[in-house]
Amino acid sequence: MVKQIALGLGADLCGIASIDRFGGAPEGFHPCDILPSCKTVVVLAKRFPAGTIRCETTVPYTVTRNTLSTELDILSVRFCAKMEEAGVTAVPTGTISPTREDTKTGRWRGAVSAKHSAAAAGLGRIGKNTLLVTPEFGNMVWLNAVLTDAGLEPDDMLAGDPCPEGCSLCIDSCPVKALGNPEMKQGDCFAHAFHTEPGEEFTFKCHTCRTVCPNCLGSGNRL
Ligand code: B12
Repeated sequence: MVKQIALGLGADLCGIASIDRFGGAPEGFHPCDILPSCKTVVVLAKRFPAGTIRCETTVPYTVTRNTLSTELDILSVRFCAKMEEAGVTAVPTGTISPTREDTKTGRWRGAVSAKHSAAAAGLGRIGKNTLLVTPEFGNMVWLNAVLTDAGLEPDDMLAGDPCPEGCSLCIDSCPVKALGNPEMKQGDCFAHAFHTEPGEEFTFKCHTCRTVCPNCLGSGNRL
């Protein structure tokens, strides 16, 4: 029923994770730090159209990212209203914001990591580029985690490493060498990929780690 609601509202993928899978979440960024009664995390995903990475500029990519972020936030709030109609509590955590600095580690974090939630919900596995890879759409997905006090049957997590044996394409091609460790160099990536040139509005300057990956695309978006 939960998945029918999510897909009915426009999600392309929906996965369910039980709270016991969030033991590794950093202090202050665990689902129960937001909703103490949280028993389940429902992850909503939208495909990120692959045509956006076949362009001479990142305008289509940037427009798509901005629009999917708004769309998933709206979708997650509508989903929460439907869940409430069904008699349970459900709350959104935000697609790309709000974020804040984790003062204990200096890491910049979303309220709850959407990609780790998606991995815990069986939607995919995290690769060396620290991005989630789904069978259907590769890493070309946009994610959103919803917290609920409903006790739901979790999906099976996908086993194994998504990265091809010995592959280091993302690490080798990152223009600012931000990859290579489980914790990527957030500041270097942000400064390089998210800066704005004089005389223009914001557009992405880089998504190399996403597009050089052999798992960039999946069974559902290989043209
Ligand atoms: C902050 C942020 C950034 C930062 C930092 C990225 C980072 N990897 O930390 C910057 C600005 C650099 C960035 C860049 C990009 N981002 Co970004 N970003 C986010 C945001 C808002 C929060 C991510 C976060 O909390 N990071 C901090 C944590 C997760 O990372 P960490 O400190 O290394 O955590 C370590 C441990 O603490 C532990 N851990 C942390 N949390 C948890 C939770 C659990 C349950 C467990 C077990 C462990 C665990 O595991 C990590 C490794 O050891 C999310 C949206 C969201 N709400 O999650 C999008 C998000 C991760 N970004 C996304 C994307 C696509 C990008 C870009 C490709 C954008 C672009 N340029 O085109 C680049 C890719 C860079 C990269 N390779 O990661 C997508 C990823 C989709 C996917 N397929 O996985 C997300 C999910 C947005 C979305 N809603 O879909 N991003």
